Amino acid sequence: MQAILFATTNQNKVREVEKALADAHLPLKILTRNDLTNPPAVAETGKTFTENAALKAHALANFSHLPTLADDSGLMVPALNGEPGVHSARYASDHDDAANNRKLLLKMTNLTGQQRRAVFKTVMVLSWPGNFERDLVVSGEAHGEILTQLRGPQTFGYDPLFYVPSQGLTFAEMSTKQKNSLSHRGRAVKALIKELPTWLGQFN
Ligand code: ITT
Repeated sequence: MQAILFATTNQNKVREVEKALADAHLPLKILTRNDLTNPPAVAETGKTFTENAALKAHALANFSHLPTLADDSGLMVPALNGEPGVHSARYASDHDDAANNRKLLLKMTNLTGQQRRAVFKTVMVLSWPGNFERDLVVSGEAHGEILTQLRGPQTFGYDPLFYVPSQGLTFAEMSTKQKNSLSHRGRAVKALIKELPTWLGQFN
């Protein structure tokens, strides 16, 4: 079975991607940073999701010599000129979801109606060690609205504020399966699954 390293420190991403791959019955073994000894930390110095995903995939492919997948994602509010964007994980404070959500709510205090629209975006880069010119790059988006208060038990990033009108639910109120069916990450994984057999075929 083909093994792929998922180069993320975020266990929520691992849960969602593993569920999407399992639901697609894909014969893939997913390894994570927890399976490695002292994997390097990667500074996300890129200006775009794609640059940051490539930085993570390349660093961990070089380290592990495994085909390596990375996910860079974030939330963009057009009425805030795209904030938090590539800085989503450290908008108020590094990986402090409660503080990041508070900052977003504060910045949006005076925004109403269509001004509360938001887009989640994921870019995934899959790299084969030593063949980075053949990187597979896929992406996905989800459109919704930012509520004025948190809703839902799941505590991943901005999920309790991200409301999907067609479902009448926030991402934090959905099961992993339901979120995957609509989410930026779920859509990126779907695109990845479609391209994967051809991409892997180049190296086998
Ligand atoms: P890795 O870089 O190790 O993968 P990370 O959490 O630092 O993990 P990112 O740099 O891609 O990941 O930052 C993404 C941030 O955007 C994440 O920490 C959340 O705050 C937010 N985010 C991304 N996808 C999300 C989702 O599906 N639901 C809620 N928040 C999300």
